[in-house]
Order: sequence, then structure tokens, then C-alpha cells
Amino acid sequence: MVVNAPQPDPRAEDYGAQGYLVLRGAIDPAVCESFGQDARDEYAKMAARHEVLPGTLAGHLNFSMGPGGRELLSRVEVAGIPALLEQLAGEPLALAQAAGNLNLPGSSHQNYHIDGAFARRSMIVNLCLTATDASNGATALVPGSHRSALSYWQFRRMGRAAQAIRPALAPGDVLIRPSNLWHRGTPNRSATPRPMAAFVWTPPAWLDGYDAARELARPLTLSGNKFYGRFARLKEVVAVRLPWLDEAVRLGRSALFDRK
Ligand SMILES: O=C(O)CCC(=O)C(=O)O
Repeated sequence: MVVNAPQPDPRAEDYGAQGYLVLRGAIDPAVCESFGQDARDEYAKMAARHEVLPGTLAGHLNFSMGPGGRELLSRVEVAGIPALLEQLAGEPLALAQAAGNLNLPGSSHQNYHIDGAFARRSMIVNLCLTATDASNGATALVPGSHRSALSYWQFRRMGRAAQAIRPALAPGDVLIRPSNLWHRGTPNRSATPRPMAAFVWTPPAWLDGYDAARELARPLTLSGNKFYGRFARLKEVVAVRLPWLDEAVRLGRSALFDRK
């Protein structure tokens, strides 16, 4: 009897080496642009109220998608992306987050980082919602940096940051990356906020408190990014106004305590 074994996806090898994959034109651009405008409108309302969140000064905010994300999710499913993710990850995955990033005009560089712990790898699907390139804050990615666990100190010492790329994307393009690929948000030098959607799929054991269904049920909500806890405001001011000091502190802590 001949059994047809499932064929490995030809894109898997490239993804395994580089740690990212771009699917051009995977989703209807009009659906993406309309959702991106919703995120911008929400920010315009917040700015009119003079509301400031952690990350506003740095120019990087997060949002949970709200009901508009359901249409995006169904387009992602129709495009076969969840099945592709499971092939790339080599394990079953569950949807954990329906979120996004809003990169504001005048934003600054983020520090290079990975999302969460190296060993707790999730799969991130970034949907481009507006034409994005270096002028309005295309995400910087370091190809291949997902292959071994590095502290921030090691990442810098090995000169990995110099290998970063910033793929230009059009609305409807999809960028797939694992959460443990080093990356950062970059300055948006345009006059318009740059939205980007992010669906996160994770091994079911690590769903923890994440609840994508809840994020899709409540209204689109902007939230803070990166600067939390004690002295959050001070940390953000230092990161934005004295980036060399922020970098020195981060390198020092990483070298002394092996922090990522
Ligand atoms: O908005 C981006 O380009 C990436 C943002 C990011 O990596 C983050 O906020 O953790």
C-alpha cells in the first residue's frame, strides 16, 4: 500500500534558516487598510483626550484588536496560515493573542529584544496594514538570530545588530516570525501613525492567561508598551532622551546578570 506522507512545505527550509517568512499579498489589502485606519482613529481619539500611555513618549503603543480583527482572522485562516505555522513550528498551536502595534510619528528606536523567554517560542503573524518601509518604521529583524539563546550582551558583542534587515511591506503582506527572533521597532519619520496587526499562536500548554477571544470581543483598545513597573516614566524618559545611558545600563545588567 502506498501512503502519501504529508509533503514538507518548501518554505520551511528558508524559514528555519532565516527565522522569518514574508507571504506577499496573502490577505485582501482593502480589509487590512480599513482595519489599520480603525487603529489610527482610536489613537486620534486618545490624543484628543490628551491621554498618555506608557510608550507614548517612545512612540510605540500596543492594541488589542477588537471585533474588526475577526474579519482579519478569518482571512488569515482562509489563506491557510495557521496550518503553515504548525508545519513551521512542528507542533500544534492555539491562538493566544489578537493584538497589534502602533508606531507613532516621531517615535524612537526600541532596544533589540525577543518577545518572552527564548525557550517559550510562539509564532507571530504580523499583517501589514499600511505601506511600510524605513520611512515610517518598518520592523528591524535579525535573520538567523532565533537559532541560539543569547543574552543582550552576547547579541551586541557578536555584532548581530549590524545584520538587521527591514523588509518593506505592502498592505496584505504577512510576515511570519518566531517570538525568539531578535527585532525592534524603528523610528516613524512620517506624519502618520503606522499600525501593524499581530496574531500570536502558541503551544496550548503556554496559553497561560492569554485569551484572543476576549481581545476580539471587546472594542479595539490601545495599551502601553514596554515601560511598566516602578520608575516606568523615568525609564521611558531615559530611553528616549538618553539612549546611550539606557544602552549602557542594559548592557551592564546583561553582562553582570545574564539578562536578555
Ligand atoms: O512595531 C514594531 O515594528 C515592532 C514593535 C515591537 O517589537 C514591540 O513593541 O515589542
